[in-house]
Amino acid sequence: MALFSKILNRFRGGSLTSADWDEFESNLIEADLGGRLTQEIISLAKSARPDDIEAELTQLLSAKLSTADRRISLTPGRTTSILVVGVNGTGKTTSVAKMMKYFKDQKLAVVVAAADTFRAAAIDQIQTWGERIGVPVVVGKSEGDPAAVAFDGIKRALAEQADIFIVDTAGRLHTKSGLMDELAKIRRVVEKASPIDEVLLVVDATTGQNGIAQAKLFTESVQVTGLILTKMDGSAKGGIALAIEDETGIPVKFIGLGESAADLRLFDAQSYIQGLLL
Ligand SMILES: Nc1nc2c(ncn2[C@@H]2O[C@H](COP(=O)(O)OP(=O)(O)O)[C@@H](O)[C@H]2O)c(=O)[nH]1
Ligand SMILES: [Mg+2]
Repeated sequence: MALFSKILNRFRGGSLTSADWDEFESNLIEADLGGRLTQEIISLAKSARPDDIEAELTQLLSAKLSTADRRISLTPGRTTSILVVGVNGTGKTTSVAKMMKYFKDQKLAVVVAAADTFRAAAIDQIQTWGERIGVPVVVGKSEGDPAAVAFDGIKRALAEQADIFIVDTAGRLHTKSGLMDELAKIRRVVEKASPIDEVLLVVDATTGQNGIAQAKLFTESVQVTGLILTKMDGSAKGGIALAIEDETGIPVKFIGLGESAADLRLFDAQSYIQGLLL
């Protein structure tokens, strides 16, 4: 990433030309920081003294990140339920598979519900992951009621005293209210049995500002508690995490770094900022 290293080096070497400033500005835009944040950074950099610029930038960027807890809130003694939402193709099902492994590696018992019943292939995909990782996946009929599958899932999770229950959902957005109503129904039905602790919104980092628009859309309709930013391996545009937290106030909890189950990391805000400034 090292978004700021060039400008910081030039800055230390003397005054910047207007061409330098233009280049810096387009670098920030290309890195998906968004127009507002880019302007803030530019005006801070223009007014800072060379000795202070790095510290001031660090402070500004850090202040843009969410201060909310990034850990998944586990409640000892009862099943923690996680609803995974987001538009098609962002990486929901893959992220559910990654979380199966992540929690199983911590010796936690996991149950998953395949509440994307829209395509038979989607049910196969999550079932295959479950078999590979060794986590039970509750499925229903293709084109059946997603909320009914989620309800069967939570019943099984409670019966088995699972530590973690994860619901994979569909993401067809052709009618916004249709999808949001479906997600609300899933939540209601699961919560008849046990509280939903986390609603994780999956956003594809390579979709840039469009990802931010998706985040705003979902956060208006469902109570999103955290973000999973996927395809960070395919994105040289490291600014998206900062922009999305600045715009929505919702913390990035996990990042996805590839297509395999092991490619999930907790988001570490401090090393992220350091990576931008290196
Ligand atoms: N490179 C990369 N590909 C990913 C990542 N997460 C998911 N994918 C791929 O993105 C595509 C869509 O993923 P899927 O989980 O089916 O998306 P869904 O429609 O939201 O459930 C698949 O080809 C995944 O392998 C990631 O972190 N990095
Ligand atoms: Mg899916």
